[in-house]
Parts: sequence; C-alpha cells; structure tokens
Amino acid sequence: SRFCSPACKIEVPERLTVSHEALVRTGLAARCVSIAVREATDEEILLVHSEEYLEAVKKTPYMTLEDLMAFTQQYGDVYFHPNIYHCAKLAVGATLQLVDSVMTGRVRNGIALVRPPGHHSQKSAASGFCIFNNVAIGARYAMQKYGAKRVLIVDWDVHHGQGVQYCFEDDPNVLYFSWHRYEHQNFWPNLRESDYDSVGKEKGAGFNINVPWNKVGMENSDYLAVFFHVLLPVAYEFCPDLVLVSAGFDSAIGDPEGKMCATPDIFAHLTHLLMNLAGGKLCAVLEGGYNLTSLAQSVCQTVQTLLGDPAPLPADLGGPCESVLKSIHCVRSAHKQYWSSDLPASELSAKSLKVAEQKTGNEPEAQEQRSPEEIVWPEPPKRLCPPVRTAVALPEGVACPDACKRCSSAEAPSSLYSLSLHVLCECVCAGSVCRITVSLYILVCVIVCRAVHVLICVCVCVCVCVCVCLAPQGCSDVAGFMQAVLGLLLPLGYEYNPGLVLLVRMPGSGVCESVWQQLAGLLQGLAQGHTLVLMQVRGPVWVKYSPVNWWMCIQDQNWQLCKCTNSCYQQAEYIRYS
Ligand code: X5A
Ligand code: ZN
Repeated sequence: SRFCSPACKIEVPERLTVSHEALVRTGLAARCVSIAVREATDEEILLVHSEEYLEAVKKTPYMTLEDLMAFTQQYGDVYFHPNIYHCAKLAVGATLQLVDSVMTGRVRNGIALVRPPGHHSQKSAASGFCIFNNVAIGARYAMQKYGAKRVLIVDWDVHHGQGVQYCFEDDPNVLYFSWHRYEHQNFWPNLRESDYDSVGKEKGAGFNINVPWNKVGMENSDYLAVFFHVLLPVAYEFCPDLVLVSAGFDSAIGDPEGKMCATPDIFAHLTHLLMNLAGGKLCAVLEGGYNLTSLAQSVCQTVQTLLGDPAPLPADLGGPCESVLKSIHCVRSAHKQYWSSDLPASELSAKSLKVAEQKTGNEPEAQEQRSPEEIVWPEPPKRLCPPVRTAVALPEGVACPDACKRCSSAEAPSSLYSLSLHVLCECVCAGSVCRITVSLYILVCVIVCRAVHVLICVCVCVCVCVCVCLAPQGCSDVAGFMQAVLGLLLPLGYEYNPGLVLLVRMPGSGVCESVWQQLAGLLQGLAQGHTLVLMQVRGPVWVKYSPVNWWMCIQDQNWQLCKCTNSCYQQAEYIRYS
C-alpha cells in the first residue's frame, strides 16, 4: 500500500492464501467443515469498541488518501486501506461464526483464518495491524449470547495483546494469558504493563497473566515449560466454559518479528494441551505470523491436532533456559496469592540457580546473524493417524463404548505391534494374571511392548508411580493432583519421550472421573497417543486395547499407595531442573 510504513509490509494477503493452500494440499481442509463468514454488526463491534471509534473507522473507505494518512497516523504501526473496514468486519464476523458453531455444538473446535488481526486494538484505537479486537469481541459475545461464565484467552502470538488485557483487566470472568517478546520493555509495544506484575485490577486481579520473553531465540522447551508451570495449572483451576486462542504464529521459528526458535510442530502440543479444557470447546483465531513457510506449517500443525490426530514430540526437548526460568518464577510469585499452588515459587528459584550453573541460556547470536528469511528448519514430519483410534476388548455381553471399535480375539492382528497387544490382552482376559500385583502387570506390559517399541518403560513406570503416589487424597485434593500432573508428570514425560504411556487406575485410588479424564487426555500428547490403561470397571477383569489407546480393566487391591507426596514431588522437581 502507498501509506504502508515499512513495519506494515509484512501483514500481507498471502498470509491467508498460503495457509489455506497448505491446508488443502495436506488434505486437512477436506476433513474440516467450512463455515460461511459474515460481517459483524455494529452492535457486536460495540461489545468492545466505542461508538466514536466505530464511526470514525466507518468513514475510512470514503476518505481521501490524505485524510486516510492523517487518520492512520494517530495510531501505532497500523494502516488503513480503503478496504480494511470491510475486511475487519469480516474478521470479527468469522470469529463470531466460529464461536456460534462451537457453542452450539455443531463443531467441536475450529480455527478462524482472518485478516486483519485483532489483539492489539483497543476500545478507541487501532494498533499493531489490528482494527477490531476479534478475540475480545468473541469472548464478550460467547458470554452474552451463550451464557459462558468463564472464558480463557490464550495469546500465543509473540506480541503482547495489550488490547485484550485492557479490555478484561478488571473482569474475573475472562482469564487472559499472554507470552510475548519483551526484552525488558525494549520490544514493541514497549509497555510497562506488559510485564509479569500486571496481574489484573480490582475483581479481575489474578486473571491477567503476562509472561515476558526477555531474550529472543526461545525454543520448544521454553514454551512447554511456561504451559506446564504457569498457564495450565491456572487454566485448570479456572475451569473455563470456552477457550479462545489468539493464535499468532509469529512466535514460530523464522519469523522476522518474533526471532524465536520454536518449531511449527510445537503448536500441535500447545493445541493438544488446551483441548481438554472446556469440554474441548476451543476457537483459535489467527493473529500474527509473518514468515509464510513457518506460518503455513504452524497452521497445519494446529488444525491437525484440532482434528484429533496424535503428534510426535518435537525433537530435542530439554529444560527451559535460565531467562525463562526467571520469568516463570516472577509470574508465579506475582500470582501466588490468587491461585492455589503446591509448589512454592522460592523453591523454583533455588532450582533455577542450579540451572544457571549448568545450562547456558539460548544463544540466538548464531541465528541472528542471518536474516529470519534465511533460517532453515526441517519440515515437520507427516503425522499419520491409525484407521482405528480406540479399539476395545470386552467380555461378551458388555456394551462397547461409542466411537470405539470392538475387537474379537478371532481378529487377526495385522502387525507385530498389535500382535503383542493381542497376546497381552489374551493373557489378562484368560485370568492368568489377574491375581498378580499391579507391578507385575506393568512388568508384563513392558516386556511385551519392548519387543516392538524400543523406548517404552522405565519412565512409564516412574510416571505411573508418581501418579499413584500423588493420589492418596484423590478428589479431596483435585487441585493438588492436577498440580502434580501438570507441574511434574507432564514435564517429566515430555522430556523422557516414552514410546508408550501406561496408566493404571486402581480401585480406591480416589481419582474421580473428571480428573481421570483430564489425566488420560493430557497424557495422550505423549508417545504419539499410544496409551495403555489398566482399570477396573466392575467385577471381572476386562481388557480394552487399540493401536492408539488401550483400555484394560483390572482387578487388584494390592497396590500400595505411598504417602511420600512431598519427597516424590521434590525428587522429581530435582530431576526436572538439574
Ligand atoms: C498482530 C501482530 C504485530 C505488530 C508489530 C508492530 N501485530 N511492530 O502480530
Ligand atoms: Zn504478533
């Protein structure tokens, strides 16, 4: 555009065309339902914006170039093309159509690929390529039209969505989380209020979470660490009715704005980790993302996870860098008074000192010498999905759960892998192992599976033990249990990268149905979704199995619950951070 400052040259129409073409090329688009877009109404835009601002924007299609330039110059890093008012109304309308589809249950989740983005725009101001605040309007709309009581907004764009923060600062019904390149306030929009100590105001105190990136070059492990140690514990406690994602992909590698090093496949896991909230009701809405290759790959990773396909873990997951540990520590301290947390922030700080000795921070200098366009990374591997997601083996006369495939023992197992599962299931079904202890079950599983899966086991056992150890209070301490799962089990699992997740649900473990579902769902992010579950349903020993998930029902009262919650916790923390 003629008025486009150099800063605006990156927010181009190709961002949408390459993303959509990639979805079509990979066959993902064909698996999605397309939703018609519409223009947002004035009333809807006024849910967030002022009448004066709306009226002013309305006039932009008719302005002279001179007036347009003058109008543009009131704001920061944004420009008004004569068509932008129309596009901005469509961007809001598309977001609301998606919210409608998800809230009415027509679709489970979705992504709105829109331009212009929204999260920087404010009540009476455009900013940072944003005209109307798509996601903020979406949140108000969901509350007003569908009675959503609590909305979680996860802003994984690399910039701070200050517009969203201002909108909901004093609102305890909207939890806003944003991580963003900050560099001690030296990065745009250079706001004091983007730092970790802006926690929200009045009734909304505790419902605004800012995680500053004080260095560039953040990696996959840094992103996951913030999810595990900051966002997820709070999100689960918040218990949203709807999750909106300000899905900016300028936080991915190769982006000229973000200069981060997280790879596109991390978005598969970020998405997965949010999909168990709000009964799966998740609407992602595009914000930034300016490297067209990285953007298209990231969009595909997000959509494929929304479709339910399992994903391999990104390569080289380790611990977070020192700078991120500091940020995590600061955010947790700032929020400690608002959220229940078992892990004292001071302890994390002590651990971070150890990390500082042993691990240097990320060193982006090497990458930084190149322009972002020259950075190369491998294309995410193709994610294959087995034709049967969940198969079950049940005794005669027991109904097969919906969406599971019943396997009879007569069915010939097609691969070595399923053969092993088959043998194991036969064993358990035949009752030959039903009286041995759970540890023996685990041993059997590990031995049988190791034949085909090299990476299984030890950690799998550790994980199971950790879970059980932390469950003695069961549902009387849901928060504590989830804290342990998110702050300990998942970080361990992601770093270990097992080939199989073995989950044991003992009768009397005290883990109630909803918590159990969250646990099982979260752990399916590991081992490409290969999950084996031992559980007792009622009476006899039952087994369910599948290429991706097995569900086994066992009968055994002999499992010893250890009472060493704290020492288990600390030991594992030590493993994680040292
Ligand atoms: C939506 C978004 C970035 C604005 C950068 C201005 N905006 N320098 O990513
Ligand atoms: Zn951005």
